[in-house]
Amino acid sequence: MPPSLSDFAFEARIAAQSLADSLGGLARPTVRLGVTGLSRSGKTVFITALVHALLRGARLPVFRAHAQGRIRKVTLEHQPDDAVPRFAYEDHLAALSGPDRRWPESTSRIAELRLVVEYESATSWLSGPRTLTVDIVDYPGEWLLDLSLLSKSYAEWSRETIAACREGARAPVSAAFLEAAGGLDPFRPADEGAARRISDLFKEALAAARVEPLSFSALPPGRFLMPGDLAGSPALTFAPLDLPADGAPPSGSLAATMERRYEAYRSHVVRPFFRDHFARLDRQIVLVDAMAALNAGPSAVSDLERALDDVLLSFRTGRNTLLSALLSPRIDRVLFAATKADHLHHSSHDRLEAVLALLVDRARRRAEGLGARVDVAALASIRATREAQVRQGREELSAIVGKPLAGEVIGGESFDGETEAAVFPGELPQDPAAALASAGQADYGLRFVRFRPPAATTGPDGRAAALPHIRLDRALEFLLGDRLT
Ligand SMILES: Nc1nc2c(ncn2[C@@H]2O[C@H](COP(=O)(O)OP(=O)(O)O)[C@@H](O)[C@H]2O)c(=O)[nH]1
Ligand SMILES: [Mg+2]
Repeated sequence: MPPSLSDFAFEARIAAQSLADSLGGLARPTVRLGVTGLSRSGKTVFITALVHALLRGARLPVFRAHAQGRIRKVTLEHQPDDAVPRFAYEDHLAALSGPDRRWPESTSRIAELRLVVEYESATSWLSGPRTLTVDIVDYPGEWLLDLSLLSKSYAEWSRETIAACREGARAPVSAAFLEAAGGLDPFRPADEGAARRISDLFKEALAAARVEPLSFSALPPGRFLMPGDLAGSPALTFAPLDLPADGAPPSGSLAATMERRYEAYRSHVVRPFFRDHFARLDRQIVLVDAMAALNAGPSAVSDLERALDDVLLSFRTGRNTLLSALLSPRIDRVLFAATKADHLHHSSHDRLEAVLALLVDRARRRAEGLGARVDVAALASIRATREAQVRQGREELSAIVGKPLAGEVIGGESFDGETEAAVFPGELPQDPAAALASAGQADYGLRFVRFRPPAATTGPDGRAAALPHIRLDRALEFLLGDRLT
C-alpha cells in the first residue's frame, strides 16, 4: 500500500516525540526498556525480580557495573507518563515474598516503572557519580504482533486469517467460527447482533488456539486476546470474512461495517500504541515460553518462529519509517529470552538457548543488518527449584526439586502445595534442530510442573532478601551494561 497523508502525519508525530525524548535524554541520560512477551511468558515476574535484584544488591556476577561495586544506589522514582498505570512492584513482591509465596496476579495492560541508578564511571573516576534513569515499560506481546496489521488492508487480513483458521491444528478449534462465517453473505446488510456473534466466535477460536494443547503465538488482533481497557468497544467487534475475490463491499453491508471497524482498530488502537509507547523504546527484551511451544508440537513451534519474526519486523518498522530515519535509530538492542529455565536441569540451559537462537536466526540476521544487536538467553527470573541426583535402580538421574503448586499432578499423584517433589524434566537434545524436529512427540519426554516460588528469606534488616535466579545478570549486562560504563 502506498503511504497516505495520514501515514506521514503519523510519522511526523513519532519524529516529534522522538526528538522531545532525546532532548530530555540530553539533560538526563535515560534508557526506555521495553519488556514484552505473550501472556504468561513471565513479564511481571521478570520485572519484579530485576528491580528487586537491583534494589537489594543480589548476586549478579555477570552484570559488571554491579560486580565491580560501581553501583552506588538504586531508587524508584515517579514515572514520566501520568496516563500509564504504574507497575505494581510492591504488590508483586509482597505476593512473592509473603508467607504464602504466590506468583503475582496476572495483568493484561501496559505498565511503567522508573528506576534511577547512581553509579561510578568505570573510566573516569574524577567526574564523580553519574545517574542513569531506566524507564521499564511492560506491555503485552500480543499488542506488538498487531503492528503487522498496519501494512494490511481488511481484505488482505481477512484472506490470510481465514486461510490460517482452516489450516492444520487450528481447523478444529476454528470450526464453529468458520461455519458461521460460511453462512453469512458479506455483501448483504447485517445487524449488530450478527456482527457481535461472528466476532465472538472468532475471538473464541483465537483464544482456543492460544492455550494448551495448541499453544499458538501469532494470533492478531492482539486486543482480542488482551483487550486492556477496550473490551466490548466497536473497534474490538469485528472478524475476518470469507470475501468474494473481487468487488468492493457495498455500503451498509456486513463487510463494509467490518472493514470500518478494522480501520478503527488500526487507527485508534494500533497506531497510538505504536506512537506513544513502542516507538519510544531504546532497548527491548522479548520473553518467550519456548518450552510451552516445544511441548505443544511442530505447528506451535513454527507459529512461534513466525511470531518472533513478526516481532523483529516491527522493530524495523519502528526504525526505518521515513521521518524517524532522519533521527537516530531507537531500538539498538533486542534480547530474546527463554524464561522459566529453572524447569530444566542446568545441563539443558545452553541447549534451550541454542533452540531459541535457531528460532530467531532468520529474523536476527535481518535485524543485525539494520544495526541492532540481537542476543538470546535462557533464564529464570526467579528460580523455584534446586537440583539433585536421584538414584533409580542402577541409574543416576538428574532431577529438579521444588514444591509443585497445589493441584499439580505428577504421575497420578496430586500435590497440595506443601510437599516437595523431585521431577525428571527430561533433556533437550544436544542438536537444537533435532529439538525442534522432535517437538511435541510423546517419547520426547519434557515434562513440566508449575512450582511455588522459592521460600522467602529475610535479610538482617527484616526485608525480603535477594531472590535466587538463573542468568538474570546476563540479561542485565546485555540490556544496560554499556550504559553504565
Ligand atoms: N519457575 C518459574 N516460573 C515462572 C518464572 N517466571 C514466570 N513463571 C511462571 O509463569 C507465570 C506467569 O508469569 P507472569 O510474570 O505473570 O507472566 P506475564 O503474563 O508475562 O506477566 C507465573 O505465574 C509463574 O507460574 C520463573 O522465573 N520461574
Ligand atoms: Mg504481567
